[in-house]
Amino acid sequence: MTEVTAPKASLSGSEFANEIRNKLKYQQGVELSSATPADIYVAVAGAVRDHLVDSWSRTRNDMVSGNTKAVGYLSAEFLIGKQLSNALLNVGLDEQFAQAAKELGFSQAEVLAAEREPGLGNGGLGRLAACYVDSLASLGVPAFGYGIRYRYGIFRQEFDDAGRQVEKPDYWLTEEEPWGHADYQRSQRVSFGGEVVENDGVTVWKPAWSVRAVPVDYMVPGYRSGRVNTLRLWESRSYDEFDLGAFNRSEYMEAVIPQVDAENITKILYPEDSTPQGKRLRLEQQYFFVAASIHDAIATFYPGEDHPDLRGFPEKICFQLNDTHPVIGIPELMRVLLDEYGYDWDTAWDITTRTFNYTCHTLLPEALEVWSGELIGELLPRHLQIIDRIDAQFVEGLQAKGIDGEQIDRMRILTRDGNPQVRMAFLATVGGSHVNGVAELHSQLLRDVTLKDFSEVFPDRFTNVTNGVTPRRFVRLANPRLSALITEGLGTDSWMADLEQLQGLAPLADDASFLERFAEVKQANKRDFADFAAARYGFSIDPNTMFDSMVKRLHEYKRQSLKILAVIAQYAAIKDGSAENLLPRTVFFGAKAAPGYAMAKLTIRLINNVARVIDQDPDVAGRLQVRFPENYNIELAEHLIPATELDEQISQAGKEASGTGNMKFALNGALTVGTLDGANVEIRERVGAENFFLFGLEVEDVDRLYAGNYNPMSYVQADPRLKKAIDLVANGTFSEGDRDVYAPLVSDWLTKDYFMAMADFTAYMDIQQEIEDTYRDQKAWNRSAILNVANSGYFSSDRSIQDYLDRIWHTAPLPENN
Ligand code: 26Q
Repeated sequence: MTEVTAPKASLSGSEFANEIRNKLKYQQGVELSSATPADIYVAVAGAVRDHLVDSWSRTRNDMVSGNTKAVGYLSAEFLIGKQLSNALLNVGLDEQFAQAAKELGFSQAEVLAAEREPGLGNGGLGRLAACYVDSLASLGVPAFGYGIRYRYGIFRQEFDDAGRQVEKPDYWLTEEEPWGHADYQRSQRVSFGGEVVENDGVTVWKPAWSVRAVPVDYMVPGYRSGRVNTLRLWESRSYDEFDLGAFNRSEYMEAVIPQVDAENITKILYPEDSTPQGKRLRLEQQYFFVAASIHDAIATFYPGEDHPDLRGFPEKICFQLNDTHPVIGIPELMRVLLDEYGYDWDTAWDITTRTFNYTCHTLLPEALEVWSGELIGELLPRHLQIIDRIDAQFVEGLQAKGIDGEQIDRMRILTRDGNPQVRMAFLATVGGSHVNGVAELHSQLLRDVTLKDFSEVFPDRFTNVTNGVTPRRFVRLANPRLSALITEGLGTDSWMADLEQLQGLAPLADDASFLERFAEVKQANKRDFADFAAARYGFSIDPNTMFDSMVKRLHEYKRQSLKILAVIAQYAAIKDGSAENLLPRTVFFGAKAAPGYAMAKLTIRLINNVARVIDQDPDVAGRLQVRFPENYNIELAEHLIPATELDEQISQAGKEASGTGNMKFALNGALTVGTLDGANVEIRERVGAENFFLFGLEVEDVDRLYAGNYNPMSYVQADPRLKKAIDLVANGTFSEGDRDVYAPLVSDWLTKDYFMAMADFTAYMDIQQEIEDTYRDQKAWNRSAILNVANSGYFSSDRSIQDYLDRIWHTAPLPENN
């Protein structure tokens, strides 16, 4: 772990207030007397930026002139969340800000609230990228995050009167956005379409159109590391000014169309978080940001050189492919090396494979990206040629190794039937040095199932890096009360840069006064959340009930339907008087569904209507409540996680690659109820089986049931609670008597139930008893919760990054950090 060498900024709160006043006056032309919180927010952001620029340029210079290999984290998504409080904390101006805000006559909260959250990601994968750039900077590793600055981020979710999800555009740039800095000097040209011609044996791609990629740079301040890295998000612009000829003929619309088309590339984030649709614009996005990033890296590391020797490129920078979305970078680097620099195939291939590494984030076969050869050929004809040759050489190599024909067919990167397809995960596996999964179990399943053929041939290529989360945002900033208690318990705040220190809290789990303080922290967080949710959503929430949360994208494999069926069963038990002893609970859901995912959207509707029916029923008052705030995002996570006592991680075993919410909850002292899936396995190992509520089928059980004739009906018949719950959904209880509304859900449960929620229902209900018994013994519960905090230090993204450094990137922090 690096030392925290940079001192906290040495100015006073009043001095910082003066800097803010100056920004307000000279940059914004606003008088303090008439300033709104939004004005102050922009001024504070500007003042903080000024404190970062020196470290920023020093980091860039050291990165380029030093001998430490840099990391380029290529990701179509960076779900960074609000920036201001994180920047203040990391640069060490948080206390000064508190005082300055007061001096200027504003509350910290109202200033922070003025920031819009950039929703430049869908969920876990995008948030992971954001945690990783935070940790890279905090560890002082020279790195770029490379991605896309979407004009519209993930849609804003609203619920209509019937409880259905309605998607609203997230036009997040309507107010001033003080963080992004467009650097026109570093623009890149990215080309598409056209044809490939041979000129005297030289291959030349003659593209049909080009767009300009303009980088918008975001500073990524390390936590007290004195280092500031760059998150470079590309925006597409047109090169074509108005076509004057057309304009003179008054064909104004035709003149602007090419311009509009070019700018469409980065307009919108695709809201699917699996099941890629093979859309042309999506491929354009992928190629656009990856091509711009590769060219940018060459320009950055060989400044002023016209035709540098790129054989040393892999020692300058390595690219991490965040899932398959940037994998088109492999043929792009090959193209650059072959066609623009004139290297022979073997040299180019050697450079390329030493440059790239690939992280896989899924196990679902339908989530593995496949592009039609036809589309790639239209958009990127030269790349298709290169992919064809990569595949051919690869097959030759397999034949030379004596791999049998059937296995070779299964492994082809470019399928050779009538409708050729490019399998991006295979291309990534072959075109890089390492492939990693995101939790132990996931990496094992990748080796044994999803990429089995490849792991047999290239066993050394496969490794694991278990995901992590940044403790700065998700503990320190989200949960200041717990953070203060941890600091007091450990006698230092250095745990924020070295999270394994949390181990030191373990003995305090048996200390009566610490237990009591911990309980007070949780209770205060619950009250805060109840107030926040009352103000924002008009919810009434009783902070004396158990807070039970399930927040994540809505997906059948994650099994929100298992949870809601259990809630319905408890509701039914209250109604028929068989739940005398039920522990009062508030069940929180947060989830967006992909706009085209009908089952997921119907599940949202059901949850909302279960919430409504329960609320309207006086028989249940005070005993069971469901609360489903709209538009789950980073900000809501930061509020809800610290207040949660029970965290639901109930995916079908073998389907959730890792999960990262599970880590955030454990670090904030929630207990998990979960299956043996993803990182749950490792969390349970670390916090202790007795501090984790395990239930359900395991991977082998699931496989066995699939192999047999899985029949969900037999489980429904066997558990009257389940039968009753499904009956209530089917008979219109949650749809004002209309039996058709949820028919697709009901029919799926009874006949298909691919993710086996029915098979796990009884075990899930039974574990509730254990949960309630433990909860009634608040001391035992809190003891377990403290042990969750104490033993979850491993799940810091700093540790994940250290693992990437050791196992994959083979690089290190910059020599000195100040
Ligand atoms: C692909 C092509 C076209 C359109 C969309 C996509 C697309 C976009 C986002 C596909 C997948 C995603 C996101 C996937 C994701 O978030 N996966 C999650 O990654 C986390 C970080 O590793 C894991 O913790 C989760 O288990 C995994 O589900």
